Amino acid sequence: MFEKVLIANRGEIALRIHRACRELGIETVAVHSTADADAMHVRLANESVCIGPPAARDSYLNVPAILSAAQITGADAIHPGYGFLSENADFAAMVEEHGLVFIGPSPDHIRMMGDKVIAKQTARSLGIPCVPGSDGPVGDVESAMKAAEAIGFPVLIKAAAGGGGRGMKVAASRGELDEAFRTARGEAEAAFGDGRVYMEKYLSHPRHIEIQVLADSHGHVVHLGERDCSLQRKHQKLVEESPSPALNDAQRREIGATVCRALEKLGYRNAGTVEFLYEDGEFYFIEMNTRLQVEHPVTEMITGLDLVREQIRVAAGAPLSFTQENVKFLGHAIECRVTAENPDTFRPAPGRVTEYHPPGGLGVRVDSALYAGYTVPPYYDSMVAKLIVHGTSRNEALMRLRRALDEYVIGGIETTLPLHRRILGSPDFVDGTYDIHWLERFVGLKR
Ligand code: MV4
Repeated sequence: MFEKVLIANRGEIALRIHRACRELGIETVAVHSTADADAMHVRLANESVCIGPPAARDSYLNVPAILSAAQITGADAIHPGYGFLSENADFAAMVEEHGLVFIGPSPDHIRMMGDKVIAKQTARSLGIPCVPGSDGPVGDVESAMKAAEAIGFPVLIKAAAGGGGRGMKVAASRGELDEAFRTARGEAEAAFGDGRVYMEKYLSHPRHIEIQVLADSHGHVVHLGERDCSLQRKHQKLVEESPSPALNDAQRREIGATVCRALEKLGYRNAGTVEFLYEDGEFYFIEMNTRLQVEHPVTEMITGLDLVREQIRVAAGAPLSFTQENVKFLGHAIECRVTAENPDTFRPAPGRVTEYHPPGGLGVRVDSALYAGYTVPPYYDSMVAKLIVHGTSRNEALMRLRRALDEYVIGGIETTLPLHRRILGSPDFVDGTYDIHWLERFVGLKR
């Protein structure tokens, strides 16, 4: 087992990784920018290294600084968290070249799934159901038109190097295809330096359902159920829950088994999330994330398993602590992502937290690095806390979440707590009948 792990991240996920390390008796090294010198993860870590000025490109994305920090502190492994370098295959490879363990999948699998065309071709070849579309990139308008005729309008044009909603264009008819194709290709080239685009049948009212997987280096692949992540605004998730209100146990078992068979054939290792669109009873693969996700606590609350601990153990060569038969899904969990933003305009609202009182009680978890007196910096993602609740049923989880949201005090800065309180009061959310477009209608995309 590792003696010392460097946490190449900040905020709540750095704290989360620190906690898993400490419970395994592993020492932790925090890295921080000059803007995060007073951050909680720095205070709690056994050691800390300042890796640069506030801008992410000069600090949390500064590979030489992070690798140097690992070398001078004698760390055995690096956990990247999510965001920043967590899905950077070159970084993962360099970590390994420097004799350290990257706590995550292999660089090859990170690279494979980072190319959405290769990811989809791989998923299809492994027997995972995919959205009907072009088999590979579409190179010019003529072949785009042929592909669209075969698929049927409306179609969606996506960037191979995109993901997370970046570089997507809808073409509702032949007349819109030429411009949609050229725009998508131009934007992909500008944003990613890779103009390759592919095409899919556009699904108009899907849910976003993802399957959590853990795999060790001994051939064991286990799924930990699904998370329904349909409540998003501009591709930013706000609320996630498990189990999905739309699925039954038979569907859960079937899609879970399909994903496990596929990743076993692939020889996948560590944590991974396979993303689907779910519409009219059918699953359609869209992407795979080769990182721990923000919303992993939802799965932890349902299964009682510590996903970060399993990531660390698996990276150190140990077998998974459990088999598929051991995994039990109990109750219902819902997560609210709290951001330092205006709850109406979503304008970022960094600043000093003058008062901080997190909720507590049975089935209530708060993952946050906030404290009274802390100043939320303007340089990074605006998420400042995750409130996750668990109940024996969805109704109990809803009631508990409303109570916890009413208890939660974050003074001195604007946050999205009031918006979450409104969402929790809406009949559509309570009924669980929402799709991926519901939240943007609820908040009004115009803002
Ligand atoms: C789609 C789609 C409809 N049809 N693909 C958005 C981000 C990336 N995960 C893929 N996304 C979508 N792909 C087809 N064929 C709709 C979306 C989409 C979306 C997906 C999940 C959650 C929120 C979303 C918001 C807008 C669009």
